[in-house]
Amino acid sequence: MTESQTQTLLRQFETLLLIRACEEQLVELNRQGAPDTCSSIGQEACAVGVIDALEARDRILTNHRSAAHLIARGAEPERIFAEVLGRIDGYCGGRSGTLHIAARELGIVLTSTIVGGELSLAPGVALAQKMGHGDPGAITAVFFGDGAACEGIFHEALNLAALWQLPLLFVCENNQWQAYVHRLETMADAAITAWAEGHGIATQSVDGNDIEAVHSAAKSAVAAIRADGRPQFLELRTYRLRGHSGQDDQAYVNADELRYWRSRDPLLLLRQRLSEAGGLDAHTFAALQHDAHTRIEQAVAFAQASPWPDAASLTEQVYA
Ligand SMILES: Cc1ncc(C[n+]2csc(CCOP(=O)(O)OP(=O)(O)O)c2C)c(N)n1
Ligand SMILES: [Mg+2]
Repeated sequence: MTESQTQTLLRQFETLLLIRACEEQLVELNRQGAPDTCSSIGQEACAVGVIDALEARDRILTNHRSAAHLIARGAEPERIFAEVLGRIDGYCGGRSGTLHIAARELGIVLTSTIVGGELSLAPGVALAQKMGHGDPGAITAVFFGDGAACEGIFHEALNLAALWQLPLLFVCENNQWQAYVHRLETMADAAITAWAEGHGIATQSVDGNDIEAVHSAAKSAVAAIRADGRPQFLELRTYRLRGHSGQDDQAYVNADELRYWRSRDPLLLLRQRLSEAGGLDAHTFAALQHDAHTRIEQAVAFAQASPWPDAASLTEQVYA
């Protein structure tokens, strides 16, 4: 039996709630002394809408805001927290902090904290797929920010993907900010799609806070890649509702801008849509939110109880 549209949205809503609770907890752990974290609070619909359109055989490369991508892909919060706290049950045995998590078992090839680093590697992963490595028919999705799109490597990646006809989905989460610089100080307003189209790549620009719009655009892009093996590009217009990293208070952000985007919080929008469709009453919402927070509390307890790696093993599985 296939899921109804309301069932799909409800399932996606639960994932959005889990991501939000996880990222809020990562900020709190950072406040208590854990490594810094770059949360994607406000951008969750991008992660869930796109990753829900992929299959298990596909590969994903992401950037420093990767917790949402990990959870949307089915990562266990227990293992994310264990990783961040440096424990052996983490996805990388406690070596990576929040900014470098890879999870081979989930097809997450890497989290790159070097802005644009994911763009330098993604064409290679897609080329390997095209050459017959990995599962037949698999594609690669690469998530990056509007700041990365201002780097030269962006054009190199798009050029090679177009020239070599790689099965690669470019996903630009245009969250309006590049650390502490507003993107309109570094690029013309409609530059991202114009650049992608300039490389001859089919491009869609959609409201990244509307999960239905994101999911529908991602499904059509993925279907097109599987059909003709050529790259596709998504620009998801969204907003980073929290600071650049853990304890940034966003003092540099215009209050009206923040107020506007808070009113377009993707969780709020989906909750309204589900309520209107009769798929989510206040009681069920409270229960789902409670479930997400309980799961996160249990995950932190698991991570805190996980052992530290043996000091003698610390240089193992570390690459420079
Ligand atoms: C090559 C490089 N330059 C600068 C930095 C410092 N830095 C980290 S995140 C960031 C902003 C990136 O902006 P964007 O690509 O839009 O991603 P966002 O943080 O908005 O998700 C910068 C400049 C870095 N990590 N790597
Ligand atoms: Mg950005």
